[in-house]
Amino acid sequence: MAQQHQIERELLEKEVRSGPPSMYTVVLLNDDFTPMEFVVAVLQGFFGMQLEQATVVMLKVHTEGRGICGVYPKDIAATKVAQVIEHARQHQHPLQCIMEVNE
Ligand code: NFA
Repeated sequence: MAQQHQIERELLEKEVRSGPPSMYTVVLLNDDFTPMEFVVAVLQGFFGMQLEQATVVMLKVHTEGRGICGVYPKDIAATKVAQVIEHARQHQHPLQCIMEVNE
């Protein structure tokens, strides 16, 4: 029991020392409705990809269910997620985008 408390103290101290997580991965999710060309345009327009890279990532999302758009500081990742979801909504596409904390 005392050892368990010691382990918890050490984990908490490590967390405090390292500060809040700094980088987040923005991930695009597959659906059955959003047109492929729309997804490619999103990857070019919001994530700065060239047509060829955007096509590779779009096809990865389409076949594997998800794909990485990029890795950013928390506030930038959150802004990109919101922008992509709003852009898709304005075009009545169900495209979903999420952010995941790195380690
Ligand atoms: N699966 C979609 C289709 O067949 C294309 C798509 C790719 C959607 C990547 C979302 C993300 N039209």
